[in-house]
Amino acid sequence: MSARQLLTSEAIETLQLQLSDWKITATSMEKNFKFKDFSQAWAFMNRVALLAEKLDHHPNWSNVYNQVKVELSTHDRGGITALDAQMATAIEAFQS
Ligand code: H2B
Repeated sequence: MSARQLLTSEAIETLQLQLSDWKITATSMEKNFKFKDFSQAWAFMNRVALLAEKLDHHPNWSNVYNQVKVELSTHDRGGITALDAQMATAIEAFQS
């Protein structure tokens, strides 16, 4: 299965069990990350940005001081694909 193929609703349910902190719908998955200060938030964003370039897959996101809201979807498919799941899993490991 291609990484850019939309996940089935069953696969999305499984993903939700694995990534319980993420709010997952058929069209996107999002999570708010909170850090000690702006410097920590910015370090996190740097890591996500490098990953996004490596995978050619880019988040919709916003930052307010120590908080970063990350929203993932595959724009050209209009929903969640394995690439979004891969990215969310990798992003989870960038938190600490
Ligand atoms: N990121 C995301 N999240 N979805 C996309 O469909 C997408 C992307 N497409 N990054 C990529 C870039 C595409 O525009 C380039 C041309 O590969």
